[in-house]
Amino acid sequence: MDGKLIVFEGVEGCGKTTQMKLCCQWLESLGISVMVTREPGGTELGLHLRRLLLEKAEDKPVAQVTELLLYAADRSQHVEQELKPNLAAGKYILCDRYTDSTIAYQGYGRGLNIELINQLNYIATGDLKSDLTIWLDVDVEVGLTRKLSGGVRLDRIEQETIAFHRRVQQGYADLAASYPSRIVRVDGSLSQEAVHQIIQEILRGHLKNLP
Ligand code: Z5A
Repeated sequence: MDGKLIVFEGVEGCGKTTQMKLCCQWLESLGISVMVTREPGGTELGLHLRRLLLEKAEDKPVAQVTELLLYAADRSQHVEQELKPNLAAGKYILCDRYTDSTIAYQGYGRGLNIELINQLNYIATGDLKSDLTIWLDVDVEVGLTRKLSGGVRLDRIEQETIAFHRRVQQGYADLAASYPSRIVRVDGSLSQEAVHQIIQEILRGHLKNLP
């Protein structure tokens, strides 16, 4: 495949959306064809799954394994319908969350079996891995405060306990330690512009063919 899959990961409010937008503008200014997408919800089917996954149903909670399988279904459709064809067409894909989110949230956060999640990720992606994953590392409370001060309503997963989000954060730290060539930690507590400059340097280092 000729394109590149660049994934942005991190806890809530870490700045993924902000940084993907800046990164997209920068890459396009270099004449690179960029596609921006996300999980869950990167396809029409995925948008339905996203609603099911993130809306809070007080009386009928989503079972943990059901949640895991819905994320896998969303990913499988996304990989087949969007990621593989666009990579083959040479696009640089900026993707908000991918396989590491499932390990961090369902594995570390919910406590589901990591080996099972690895198998599901393999099935859902056909072993398509990111070329580079940017982990925006911010303290959990900072991220949640950012979201709340933005006036948004917290979704089902955001309403989990601080302890849950801390386990998710630990998941990202362990993943970054295990896959240092694929996952790069960036201090997400810096200013938006400082974070963007660091991401530019990382991309220039990893993607040698940038103009
Ligand atoms: N999930 C899962 O459990 N398992 C899976 O396999 C997958 C997902 C794929 C949806 O994610 C949920 O799905 C997510 C995990 C779960 N859990 N939750 N909730 P999402 O990506 O759609 O939603 P999110 O994680 O909550 O991200 P977000 O709301 O889009 O936040 P963000 O993109 O990281 O941040 P932002 O929108 O760029 O910034 C948030 C605010 O902070 C905003 O007001 C910015 O202006 C501000 N901001 C951004 N950067 C800075 C800096 N550097 N300084 C100060 N303020 C800043």
